[in-house]
Amino acid sequence: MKVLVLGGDGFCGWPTSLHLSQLAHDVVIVDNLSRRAIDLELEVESLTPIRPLGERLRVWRELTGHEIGFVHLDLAVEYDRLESLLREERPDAIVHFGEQRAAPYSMRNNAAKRYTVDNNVRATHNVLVAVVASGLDAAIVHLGTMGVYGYGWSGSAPIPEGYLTVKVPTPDGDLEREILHPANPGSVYHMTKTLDQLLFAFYAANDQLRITDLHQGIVWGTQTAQTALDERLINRFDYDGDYGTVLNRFLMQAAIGHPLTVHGTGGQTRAFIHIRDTVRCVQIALENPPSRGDKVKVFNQVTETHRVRELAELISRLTGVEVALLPNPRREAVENELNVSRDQFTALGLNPTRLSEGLLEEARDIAARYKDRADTTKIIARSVWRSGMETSPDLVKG
Ligand code: NAD
Ligand code: USQ
Repeated sequence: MKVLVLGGDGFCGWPTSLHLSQLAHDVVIVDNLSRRAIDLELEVESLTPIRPLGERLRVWRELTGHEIGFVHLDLAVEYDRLESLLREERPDAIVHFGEQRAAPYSMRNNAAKRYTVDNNVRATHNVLVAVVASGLDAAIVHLGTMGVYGYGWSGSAPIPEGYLTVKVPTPDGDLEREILHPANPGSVYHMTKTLDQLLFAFYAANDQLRITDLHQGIVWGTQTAQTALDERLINRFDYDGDYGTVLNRFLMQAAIGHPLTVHGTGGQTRAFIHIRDTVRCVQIALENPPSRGDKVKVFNQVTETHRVRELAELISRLTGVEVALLPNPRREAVENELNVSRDQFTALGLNPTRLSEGLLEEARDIAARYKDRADTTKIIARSVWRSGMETSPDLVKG
């Protein structure tokens, strides 16, 4: 099938594009390369030496014979070009990764807050309008986040996959209704994903668009079978305080002997998934789309949950690097439990990479191998949720 991968130059989008291309799908990447521009703005680079997109595509073609197209387009502002592209390409499916995805970056300052909302909400809405306007019946798969549910949900009841059945008391007895799980975003970035959910619900109901929303946990790991074929295909690895996600950051910090930067007590429990499973989940979602007229299909794209402190202790035991408990720059629950329903992907055959299997490979092949590229001044998270929450560099030893 023909698949447009929006945001296909990014951390999740690049390996997904290669995975789908390897499966003989006709892939076209749409990206405005804004993530690379933000690296320049933040004066930081991926720990891994990522190549320009044109070179990546040329190497992929030379190695495999598979051609991946590329359209440089801003989804949020170039609506007419987007609609024309859909009319010309007539894709069978659209995978939407094309948003600003870092919570700390989204809280950095007023400009970043406004950019994140403008970029993400307009990009998603433009895609939906363009699909309706071009009369396509393309299946849309969007990368959402576990963070739409928030982390105030505790107890033994697992977080359901998108919807909650509630009872509404009325004078005539209780009415049973299925509603979207209440949204509880913890950052401006996460808030944009909760807004996306409403856009999807509206267009699925009004225009019968076929939409799957993947509520993904924190992605860790770097390589897939395809990105590991040649160093010029390597995936990006963010370690800086804005874009680096917690487990990859800890691995990189351990590789250079930097104390592991636990925020607060590290009692935050979060959901995780390896990048190899991200690409498999997108494939499974594309192979199992909803029908016209169905509500938005929601999957929780998560394979395991861990407390941040426990991850740090695990890596500290493996490497001997000490754990630093830093003042938390974010507003988030100090401790939380997390119990997540994830039956659909398991039923559809996902066989996940566990932390216990992938961790050493990641530490050896990525963090240790490229540690000399690290800029240690970029490690501490400087974006704060409210002023006055800044971490003093003196608090981090080493
Ligand atoms: P990324 O920043 O590495 O990639 C996003 C890509 O989208 C970039 O290449 C960027 O240039 C492009 N992009 C952004 N705005 C665009 C626009 N207006 N027009 C065209 N292209 C645009 O992020 P990622 O880690 O690959 O995440 C991809 C998606 O998955 C995001 O929507 C994110 O919210 C979601 N997600 C990521 C994680 C994670 O841990 N990385 C976890 C859960 C969900
Ligand atoms: N944390 C630390 N130390 C660090 C970095 C983070 O203790 O050095 C803590 C944070 O305070 C937070 C947790 O680790 O409690 C997770 O932070 P993160 O940066 O790894 O993840 P998050 O900000 O939630 O965002 C990432 C992706 C985002 C995606 C989300 C999935 O950047 O795109 O939506 O994971 S989820 O968290 O499930 O919502």
